[in-house]
Amino acid sequence: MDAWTGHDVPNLPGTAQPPRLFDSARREVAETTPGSTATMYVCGITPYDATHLGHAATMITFDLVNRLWRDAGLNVDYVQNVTDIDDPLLERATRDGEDWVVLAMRETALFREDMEALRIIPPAHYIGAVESIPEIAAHVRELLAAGAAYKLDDGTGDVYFPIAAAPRFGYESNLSREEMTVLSAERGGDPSRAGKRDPLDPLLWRGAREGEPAWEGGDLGPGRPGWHIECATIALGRLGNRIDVQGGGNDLLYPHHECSAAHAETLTGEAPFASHYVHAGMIGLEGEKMSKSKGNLVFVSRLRGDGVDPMAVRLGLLSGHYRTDREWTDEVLKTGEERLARWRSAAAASAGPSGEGLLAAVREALANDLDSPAALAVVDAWAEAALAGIGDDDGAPALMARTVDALLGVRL
Ligand code: 5CA
Ligand code: ZN
Repeated sequence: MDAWTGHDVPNLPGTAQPPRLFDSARREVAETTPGSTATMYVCGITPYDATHLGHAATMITFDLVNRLWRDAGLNVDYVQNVTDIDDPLLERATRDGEDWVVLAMRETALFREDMEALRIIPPAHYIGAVESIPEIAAHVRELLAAGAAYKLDDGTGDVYFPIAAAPRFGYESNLSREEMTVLSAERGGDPSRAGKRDPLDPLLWRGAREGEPAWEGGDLGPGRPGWHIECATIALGRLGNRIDVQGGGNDLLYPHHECSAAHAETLTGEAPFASHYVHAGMIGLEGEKMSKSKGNLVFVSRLRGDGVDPMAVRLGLLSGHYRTDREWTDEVLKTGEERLARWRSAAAASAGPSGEGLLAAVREALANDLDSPAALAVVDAWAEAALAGIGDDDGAPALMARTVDALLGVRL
C-alpha cells in the first residue's frame, strides 16, 4: 500500500557516526553497524482506532533512528507493516456493525495524515498483512515441509510453530517461562489451548471459520495468517535475512518479537534476525498504558483538530527518553508548546553562540541511545543565550533551525 508523503530533510555540515542503541536481546547499549544501507523494520498499527500518542511516540523514536543514520551518510531501507487483518480489527468491526475492510482503510488513512503532520519520514515500503498473504502462506508451507510447523488435529485447520524448533527461543526477551506464559495469554497468544505441543507455541495460520474472512492457503487450506509470521515474512521479503533494527513498543518484546525472530531464523537458518531489537516505552494516561482496548486514548488527530501544533506534540513526546514508560499530561503538552515558541524566537535572533558547537552537542546526545532530553537541553541552553544577546555567530540561528529540523524532525 502507499505510505504518506515525506518532507525535505536538510543536510547538515560535518560528519556524524551511526547511533548507539539499547538492544533488548543483549540488554546493553551497542553500536549500530550497518553497511552502506541500514535496514529497519518497525511494527506498525492494527488499524481499528485512531492514532494515539503512544503510537506517535513509537513512530517518532524510529524516525530519530532513521534521521541519525541518514545524517551519518547512510541510505536507509525502512519497512513498516499494517496489521490490516487480525482478531481485534474483526472484533471492533463486528461491535460497530461495520465492514472490517472499510474500518481498516479509514484508520490507516488517518494514521498516514497524522504521520505526515508529525513529520515522520515515510518508510520505503509500507506493507499490509492482507496484500502479503500469498508470501506468508508460502512461508508457513515451507515451515510445515521442514517439520517446523504442525497442524492441530481438531479439525480447525490451525497451524502452529513448535518453539522447540527454535533453539535460541527466549534470547530476545530474556524472560522466564512463567513470565512468557503470562504475557502470551495477555497479548494474543493461547497458552491454555488444548492439543498444542508446547503451551507457548504461536499460531502461524488460522483455519477458516464461519463468518470470518479467509484466503486460499494451498496445502494449508483456507484461512488467515498468525500475527508473528506476518512481520517475519514482510521483513524478510524486503530487507533480507538480517536486519539492523527490529523496532516497536515494549509491549512487543514478548511474544511478538521473540516469535517473529524465531520464525525468521528457522526459515533462513541465520541468526540473529535483527542486530538490535529496539523497544520504545509505553505512553500512559492517568497511570495506565494508552491502548485501544482500554480506550484511554489521546488521539493525534483530536489534538490537530483542536489546533495544537504537531511540532509541539513532537517536542512533548521527545522531552522524555524513548525507553522510559511515561505519562502524557496537559503539562507535557504545555511545556512542548512553550519550548517550540522559545526555539522559534531564538531561531529568528540575529546571532547566538556557536552553531557548530550546538550541532556537535545535539549529535552527541542523540547518538547516545537517542538521548532526546539531553538534546533538548542543549538547544534550550543555546536558545536562552541567543535570546539574551549572548554569542556572535550570525550563522548560528539558521544552523540551529536546520539541526532541529534534520535531527529532531521539528520544523521551526
Ligand atoms: N500491529 C501490531 C504490531 S505488528 C501492533 O502492535 N499494533 S498497535 O496498533 O497496537 O501498535 C502500533 C505500534 O505502536 C506498535 O509498535 C506498538 O508497540 C506501539 N504502541 C502501542 N501502544 C503504545 C503506547 N501506549 N505507547 C507507546 N507505543 C505504543
Ligand atoms: Zn509486528
